Amino acid sequence: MKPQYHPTEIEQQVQQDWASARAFNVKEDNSKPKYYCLSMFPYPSGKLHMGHVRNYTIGDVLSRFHRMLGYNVLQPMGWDAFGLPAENAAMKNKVAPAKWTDDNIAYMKQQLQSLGFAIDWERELATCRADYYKWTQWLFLRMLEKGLVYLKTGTVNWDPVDQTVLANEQVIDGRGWRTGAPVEKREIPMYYMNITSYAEELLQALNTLPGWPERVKTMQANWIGKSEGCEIYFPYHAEHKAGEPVLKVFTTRADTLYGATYVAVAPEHPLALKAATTNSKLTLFIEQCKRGRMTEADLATQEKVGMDTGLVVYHPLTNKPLAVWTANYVLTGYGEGAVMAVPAHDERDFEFAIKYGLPIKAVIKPKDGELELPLKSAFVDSGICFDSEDFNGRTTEEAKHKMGVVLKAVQLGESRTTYRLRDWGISRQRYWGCPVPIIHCEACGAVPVPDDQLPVRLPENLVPDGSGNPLLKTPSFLNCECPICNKPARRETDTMDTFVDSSWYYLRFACAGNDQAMVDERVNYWLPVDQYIGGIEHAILHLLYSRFCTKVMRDFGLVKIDEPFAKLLTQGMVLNDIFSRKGEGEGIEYFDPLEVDVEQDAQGRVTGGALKADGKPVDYGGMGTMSKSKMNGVDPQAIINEYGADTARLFMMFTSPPEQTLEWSDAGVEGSYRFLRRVWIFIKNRDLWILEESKWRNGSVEGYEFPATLAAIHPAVSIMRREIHAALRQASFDMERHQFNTVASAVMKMLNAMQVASSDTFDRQVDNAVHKLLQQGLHEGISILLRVLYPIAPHICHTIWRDLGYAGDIMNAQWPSIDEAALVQDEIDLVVQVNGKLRGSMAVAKDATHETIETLARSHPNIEKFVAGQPIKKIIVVPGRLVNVVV
Ligand code: ANZ
Ligand code: ZN
Repeated sequence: MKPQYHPTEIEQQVQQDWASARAFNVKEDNSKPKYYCLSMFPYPSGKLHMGHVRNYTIGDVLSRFHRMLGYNVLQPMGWDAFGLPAENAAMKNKVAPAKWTDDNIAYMKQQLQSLGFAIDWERELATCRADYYKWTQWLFLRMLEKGLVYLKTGTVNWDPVDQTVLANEQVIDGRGWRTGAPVEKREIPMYYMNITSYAEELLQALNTLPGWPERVKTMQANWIGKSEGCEIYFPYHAEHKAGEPVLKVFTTRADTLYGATYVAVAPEHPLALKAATTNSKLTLFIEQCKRGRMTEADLATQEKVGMDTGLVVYHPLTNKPLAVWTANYVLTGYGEGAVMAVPAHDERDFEFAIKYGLPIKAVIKPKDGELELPLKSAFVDSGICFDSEDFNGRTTEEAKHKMGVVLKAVQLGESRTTYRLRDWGISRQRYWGCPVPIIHCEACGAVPVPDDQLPVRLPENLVPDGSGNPLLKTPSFLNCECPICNKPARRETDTMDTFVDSSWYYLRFACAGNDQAMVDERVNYWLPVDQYIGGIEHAILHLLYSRFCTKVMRDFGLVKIDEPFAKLLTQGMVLNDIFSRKGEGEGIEYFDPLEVDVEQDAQGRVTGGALKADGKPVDYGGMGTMSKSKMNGVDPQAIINEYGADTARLFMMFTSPPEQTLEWSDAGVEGSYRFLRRVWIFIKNRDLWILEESKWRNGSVEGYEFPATLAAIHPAVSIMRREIHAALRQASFDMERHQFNTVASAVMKMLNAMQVASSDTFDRQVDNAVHKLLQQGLHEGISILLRVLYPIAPHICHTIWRDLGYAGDIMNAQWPSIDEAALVQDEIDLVVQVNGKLRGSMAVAKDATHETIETLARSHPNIEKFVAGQPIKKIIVVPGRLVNVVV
């Protein structure tokens, strides 16, 4: 072993060894259980950030750990490489997105390698490469054939100056990000994936995923948003006849039908549009609503506005007329895009009715009390019906059910289940994405590209300039032949949502290199992913789309699994201090913590600071997620360069449990580095000794035999072994439950135990037999320490393991097993008394005889002190508890 710990040197060497041995390339192997460990693949944005490092370290620790448990471990990596940032960067730097993306991939790959992740790089994929997206297109076509992809008009953001469609994030305060022009909504044809036909299964199958965090399952369930309700029809005429048109609404509270005081439709609803043809104020209002935001979150917070359409419909049971309003709080894509408004029992309707002076009629009261009228707010709980004719006295649940039956009988409604989940619009009017494999022919319409013409290749040399999709100006891409009539035709220029690319990549890793099929038999060996690890920001869409794709592919007979990810771990964010100052005007200026002289209180808590540049104070904003905008990111590369990958990894794992937020601390990084150095130096000081033992044992780390009476021979060694095996037991347990932070502390305990024992023994003159025992104990202890630390800090452990002559490569070593015999507490503490008064305690062997205990008691320093030379009358021993000296 080298005398000093030089991480960068050893890490490069170890990584080369791994690469030349193809140490992490795996094949299917039926003789072993498999473990597919997958971390969410990154977007190649330029360089790794701390979130990546944390994510991939967790994955790597689990991968290496499972290999030690005897699993055949697959840990692949790839690139989610299509998307808008590449186009923006291209505009800024005038380089093609393909080039920018490739450069980023090369750089980030080298960063991942320098962190020493045990990745099977031979399976690397990038979603922007034709050998991958060919199959994305192929799947699209299969779904199109089955009606799981269909064409429908959808609304997009349109920049009238640039004449281009904008992504939601390119719309800032209702204006185009480049032109500043007010953004318009446009209706254009788009492709949709019919995810709603899987809504029920996507919801129910959440119950089959015990390895997923509850929180994520709840978010998914809410997103799917199943609601069991009732469709109710409101006739347009008082003398309605069956079969005549009606206004349909969807409600989850059919029990409140008698409390409906008006009806409200979405601004895009045909009824509103019809009324607007003869009402210019209404036209204007509808236009305004359309310009507003589209997301549901916006709708929930924005002010509720509406307008009377002047139309009326009739209550299906009382036949009384109800005014039809149009209101911005009614969503066009949900239910029927129309609601029966019950202000007394719905908050939104209440707010709206108060604002516009519409009637409020209560029909539900609490089960055990009365309503206080007039209502000060909506009573939204379930309860008992009143003022509801035949329904009076019924509970909400009974009334809902009965309402469905009654309405069905008069053909004015029926029970229905709806889902909040919408079909997935996948068309993007963007260049840097997977081309939608469609050809437009004047005679034949939208024609699917035949399989033998796949992939539809994306030209890679275009540089977008912001004025629309450059594919529209590229004749070599645009012009083609109709596959049906062979006449000149035009290629579709829309590309797919990048979520499509990432919804099946985990399957492709299993089938790397197959250019004949999307997936093959190997998928049945590796899938499902045993452990998926990623950010909570993907809790909804990415996971839902992936689950959907898996189910579609199962129904196509391509895979045999129902769910892609057996277990899911969502890692917490990495936080750092935020320092800022009020800038000129409205803005806030943020500063890199490295630019600030930080002030701390006595407990080491940050209280404020001063900017190094000008010495003037800055405000401390607490800890927040590392981000460019807050200037508080820490570049992982700087840490790797300074301390090495093992330190970066250890810090990440030691500081907090993976699911919690991690607070960055330079002192913590320092501490991790010092610990690794301590390990190195402690072992270095004994390496010749260990090497000698290794030679004698042929490198084996199995079958140590310590004498049964070890404690009697040498307590220091026995205590050391007990502490090491106790720490190992804790580490094994914590590894299984992903508490890597306590695994790291278990390693620290082991090192301490060995340090205590060996200094103890060295300081005293001990005979050869004891020396031998200690040597063997350390040989065992170090082998355990290295194996437990290895998944977290593999380079240092790999190097020491090899240098000390332990057999084989540590990556193939077995996770250490606990020696139960070492855990047996062979000493017990006895209370020491003089004349019945507590004077201390002493440790004795568990099976010590009365005579031994008496002898030990006589020479115990405290007893000598309190006996103070007086003659001892008798010594009472209560086995296992106390010894009392009577004088
Ligand atoms: C009458 C009513 C009375 C309602 C009452 C609620 C309480 P969930 O549970 O989320 O599915 N609704 C229906 N379609 C809508 C749309 N397109 N836009 C906005 N709101 C819509 O919500 C179902 C309830 O949301 C429905 O039940 C309807 O209001 C409203 F005391 O109908 B309710
Ligand atoms: Zn044609």
